Amino acid sequence: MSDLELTPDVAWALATGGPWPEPAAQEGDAHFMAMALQEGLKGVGLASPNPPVGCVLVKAGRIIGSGVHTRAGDPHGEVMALRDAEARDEDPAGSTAYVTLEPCCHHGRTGPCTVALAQSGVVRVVVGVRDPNPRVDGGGLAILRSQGIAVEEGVLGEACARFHAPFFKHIRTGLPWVTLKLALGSDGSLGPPGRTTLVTPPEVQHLAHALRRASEALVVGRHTIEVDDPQLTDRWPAPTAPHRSFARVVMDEAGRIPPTARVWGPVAGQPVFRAVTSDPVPLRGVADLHLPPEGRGCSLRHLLYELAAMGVGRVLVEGGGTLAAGFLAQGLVDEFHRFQSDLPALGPPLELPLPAAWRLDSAARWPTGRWEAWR
Ligand code: AOF
Ligand code: ZN
Repeated sequence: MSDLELTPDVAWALATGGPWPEPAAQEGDAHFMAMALQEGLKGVGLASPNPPVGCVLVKAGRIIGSGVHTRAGDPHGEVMALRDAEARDEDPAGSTAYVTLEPCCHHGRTGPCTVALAQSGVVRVVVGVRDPNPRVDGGGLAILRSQGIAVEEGVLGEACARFHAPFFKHIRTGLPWVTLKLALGSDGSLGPPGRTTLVTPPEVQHLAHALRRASEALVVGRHTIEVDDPQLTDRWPAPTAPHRSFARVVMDEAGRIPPTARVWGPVAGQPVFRAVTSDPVPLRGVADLHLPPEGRGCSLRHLLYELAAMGVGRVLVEGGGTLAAGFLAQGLVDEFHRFQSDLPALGPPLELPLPAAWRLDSAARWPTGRWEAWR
């Protein structure tokens, strides 16, 4: 396990499913695809339900334009890169486009990127991974080829597939990508019942907050609110795009959390929702999400569909233990970030039914604990 220094850049890469290939360590096409991935990283947490596709245009070994898709309805990454080239007084004719995802060939909210690329005189398109959207799915590659454009597929393909995994899941299942994050003691416990949970040490604050910035919704259970009284805000230091929305969702099926809880306070761009199964007394400024009951709480699957309908592509679940176990037991979690202190939390150990197929994906140490990502 490496002693990673969790700077904001490293934290952002890990929170978005990296570490991603370092452009400087790559050669030829892979180098520029790594640059396109770096562009794509700028769109995480902003583009959902669309994929944050990154694109760079290269001519005579030099990047003449770059772009990323940052909002459904706005131009795609390829068009942003072409516009960037134009703004820099560069001519894309004769250039190669490196795109993390197959260019689209359909009229959606915007026009087809295949047309934009062909019209601009791009002669070669290097693609990371195919777009599984049935309206594209190889069609973009075929159209480009039929225009006489050279097409290369699968450059840094694994990294690009991994980068776009949340979008792939959304296309295939209609569900958002779910990340679970928990801070545990060395004894595998969250702490004694009813007592404040572990405080995230300063060394890992960046990663904890990058996970929020990479998501469009944060979900917690009632006990977390009652014990910690958190505000659950996105406090990542980089500036927020004006259109970013970060939904704070509290599972409070019977509406028992008092109106004085800090989480109900208004925060610009960070609406708060209460997931309920009944009709509790309404709270000012809080929207109720009515969900079917399941077990002693709400249907978590329905919650995810509701969030997807709101345009949420990535969901972060931050506990507590019952909610985490519920999501895991139903196979609804895609990745698990485990922050483990070297000290015991002195509570009952948490039973976490991790899927048998999961493997340790990446890990790091800080002076008083370790971080692991499982998927
Ligand atoms: C690309 N480049 O940057 C993105 C693509 O409704 P629209 O027009 O925004 O189209 C959304 C679909 O386009 C989306 O489901 C996915 O298949 C593809 N996304 N394609 O060429 C991009 N974001
Ligand atoms: Zn497109």
